[in-house]
Amino acid sequence: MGLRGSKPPEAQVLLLGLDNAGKSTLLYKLKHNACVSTVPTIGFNVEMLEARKNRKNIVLTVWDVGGQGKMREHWTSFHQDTAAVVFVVDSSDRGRLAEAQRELESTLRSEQLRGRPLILLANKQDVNGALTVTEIKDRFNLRKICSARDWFVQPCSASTGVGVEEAFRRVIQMVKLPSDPGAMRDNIKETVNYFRTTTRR
Ligand SMILES: Nc1nc2c(ncn2[C@@H]2O[C@H](COP(=O)(O)OP(=O)(O)OP(=O)(O)O)[C@@H](O)[C@H]2O)c(=O)[nH]1
Ligand SMILES: [Mg+2]
Repeated sequence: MGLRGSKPPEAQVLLLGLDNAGKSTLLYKLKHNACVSTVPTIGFNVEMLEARKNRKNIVLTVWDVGGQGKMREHWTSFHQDTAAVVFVVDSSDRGRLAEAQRELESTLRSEQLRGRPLILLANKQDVNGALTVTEIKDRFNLRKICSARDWFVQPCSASTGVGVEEAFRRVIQMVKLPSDPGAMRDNIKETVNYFRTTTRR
């Protein structure tokens, strides 16, 4: 109802991806519209971003967790209460695509992330020879691994800013707030899907 002084609805967004994918660069581009020089993240960064959804103010709390090997075992600690997963890929690093795909697939197996939308960012599009969205969709086998969730692949460059606004708008569009009219119906749909897939095995 939007009572004056009441807090805007909030949703948690989890930013994941291999080290060097460009997560922190993206976070600071979104927060400050600046290309900040980053160092590898040990631990996490968190920022609150204000946005509008369905003509209402909302707040997205974006968690940017370090992607180095030793950090990945902590990713699961951030799964709880995540409303949307943003997985950042360095599209120019063909040699590490299989590793990125494995990490994404294992992340999506998490029970706590069941049914949560995935926005895959095909980052570093400014680099010559970067994989296209179509190539990324195929290489990540997204149609298969995202069969029970909404997903979208957005090309972008966190350093130049191209595609970053679009990525953020897509996250806002796909994220479900607890107060969304469809949220309860979607939860039921997810549960039904889950039982169908698990009982089929
Ligand atoms: N060319 C280009 N370089 C980028 C882009 N995004 C990030 N980088 C560079 O990639 C390097 C790694 O960026 P980070 O944002 O620190 O990567 P990260 O995903 O946070 O890495 P971890 O914290 O180790 O998980 C930095 O040198 C960035 O400047 C991009 O879109 N294009
Ligand atoms: Mg980082």
